[in-house]
Amino acid sequence: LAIGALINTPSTISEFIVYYQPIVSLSTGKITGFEALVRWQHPRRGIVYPGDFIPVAEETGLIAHLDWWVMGEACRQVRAWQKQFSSNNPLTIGINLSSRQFDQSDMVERIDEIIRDTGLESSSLKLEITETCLLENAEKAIAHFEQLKALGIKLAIDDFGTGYSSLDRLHRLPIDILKIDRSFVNSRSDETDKWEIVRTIIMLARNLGLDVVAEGVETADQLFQLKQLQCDYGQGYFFSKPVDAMAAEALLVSQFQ
Ligand code: G
Ligand code: G
Ligand code: MN
Ligand code: NA
Repeated sequence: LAIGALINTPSTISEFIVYYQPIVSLSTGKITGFEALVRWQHPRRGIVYPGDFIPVAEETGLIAHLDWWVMGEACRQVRAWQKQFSSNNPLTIGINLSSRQFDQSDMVERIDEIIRDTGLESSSLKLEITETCLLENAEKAIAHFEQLKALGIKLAIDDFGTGYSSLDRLHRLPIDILKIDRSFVNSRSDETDKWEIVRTIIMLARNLGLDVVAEGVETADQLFQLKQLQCDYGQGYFFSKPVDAMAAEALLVSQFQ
């Protein structure tokens, strides 16, 4: 299958779509924002997930284009929703940052440009980065993050708990949010070791003044445990799978009506 050939033509960017997964406040039960997750709507194969096309997109070089397209598209969409569903707490959008983007010396300028072009408030943008990506880009990350922070953009550590975050680095980086990896959150109530890790991360976040999001919430029982631990936000199939813009908008309509 000539995926490479298909993916390498500029016209195929139109085959990509952004899916949105709600992030819910555990105290109010309301959607406070979304995480953007890219999909490839293949003409014959249907929806293809990032794990299956990102390696190909990397080989063809389309990936650089794709990363920025996702950010622009998601920021534009969320700005439109902010206007449509006005609220005291504007909806936020979480975007996954790749190592590739860190390699670009004009990364911060490009993000700033997207914010200005879409009219999104910088504080509505939450950039998600994994611990591994941070480690691989330690020097660049510190420099870039200081500039992003100065723009008012929020920074989240994704999949927290699975990589290597020294507490020293956490302290030195201008991080705003910890996203607890779903391997800890998606546990049975008798898996006490995993819940102990969740509890510890929530306490760490609180002591450092960071917001905390539990990823991969799949059951009412997990939600109950997280509320007991006073976790701020949740994300996962229990609330909603990642869905296309039309379905995400329907969720907002029912929430705001
Ligand atoms: O639903 P899920 O299969 O979307 O996503 C799998 C992985 O792909 C996630 O870990 C996520 O970080 C990554 N991913 C999804 N969308 C994007 C994107 O737009 N940009 C980058 N860099 N990674 C993404
Ligand atoms: O960027 P990140 O690795 O956080 O991407 C989130 C990934 O987790 C995506 O692949 C998304 O589809 C997936 N995901 C989101 N919610 C759930 C969930 O409740 N359970 C599971 N198993 N996966 C989830
Ligand atoms: Mn993420
Ligand atoms: Na994650």
